[in-house]
Amino acid sequence: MPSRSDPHLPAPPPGTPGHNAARQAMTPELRRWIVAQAGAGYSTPVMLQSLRDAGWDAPLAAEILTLALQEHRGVRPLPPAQPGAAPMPGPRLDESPTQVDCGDRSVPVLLAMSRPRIVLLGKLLSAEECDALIAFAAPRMARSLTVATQTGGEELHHDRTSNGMFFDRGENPLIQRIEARIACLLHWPVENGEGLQVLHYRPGAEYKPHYDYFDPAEPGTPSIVNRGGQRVGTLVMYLNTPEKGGGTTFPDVHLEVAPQRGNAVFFSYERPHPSTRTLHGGAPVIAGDKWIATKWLRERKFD
Ligand code: PD2
Ligand code: ZN
Repeated sequence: MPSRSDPHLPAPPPGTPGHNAARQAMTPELRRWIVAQAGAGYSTPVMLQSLRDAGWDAPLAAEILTLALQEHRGVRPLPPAQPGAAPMPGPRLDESPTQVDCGDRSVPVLLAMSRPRIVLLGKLLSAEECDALIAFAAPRMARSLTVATQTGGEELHHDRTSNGMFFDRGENPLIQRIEARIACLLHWPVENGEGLQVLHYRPGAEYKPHYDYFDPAEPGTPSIVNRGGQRVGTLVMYLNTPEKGGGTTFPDVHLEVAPQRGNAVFFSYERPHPSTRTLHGGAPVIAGDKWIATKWLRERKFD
């Protein structure tokens, strides 16, 4: 149960709550905390008690919870994309193919969900490619940073206890081959992709539920999206199979993808909003290690 000692729970602002206090007190950090707690199954009374334990005024805490949960859950699912809507990355699945072409191979489609758009693919990477990515990445690993949407820079984040590194786009023939395969699979130009990121989780390490798009309410977001636009899709490729734990979770739809070496999960988000239901996390690794490579796709050229 979350409690006063929950390190992720933001402290209340100083002073007496006034008119419109809930909106004023609602920081992106607080909204994320509430959404993550709700996604983890905590009830509203339990969250209310946690906020009170952390020093929040009870009526203000109740109002904040209502606001955040209404915003998160109350938004209707989006209508299907209209003709003329911005194109989105993703495999072409209109005729429910069992395999999709990626240029140098075709890969099995293991699961497809439309809202949120999630596609699970088998054997996107060979065992040799997975091992080679780990071998290239291992000497360059450092504690993972996340993009700091307050400032537009990068920062250490307690929600992410993995180690990581970024490859430059096209930095060696292996990376070029994988990037070309991804571009063909997702019908999205190589130039719109960020450099491949490799993450390593040891037992106990996790990545708490989050959205991969940049929160438009954060002050650093305009400078981040200035280069390449918003993120619109994520491809997580599993480079090994942990013994236990380490699934990729989608709390809004109660889905957990089991990490299997060479497989990949793709999801896309047509707008930077919780209504896309793309809240997702890396569940704690229970036994063994977990290695992944992530490709984030931007709206435009990411140079
Ligand atoms: O490790 C994962 O499964 C995971 C979970 C959530 C990776 C990411 N997000 C990511 O790389 O964005
Ligand atoms: Zn993510």
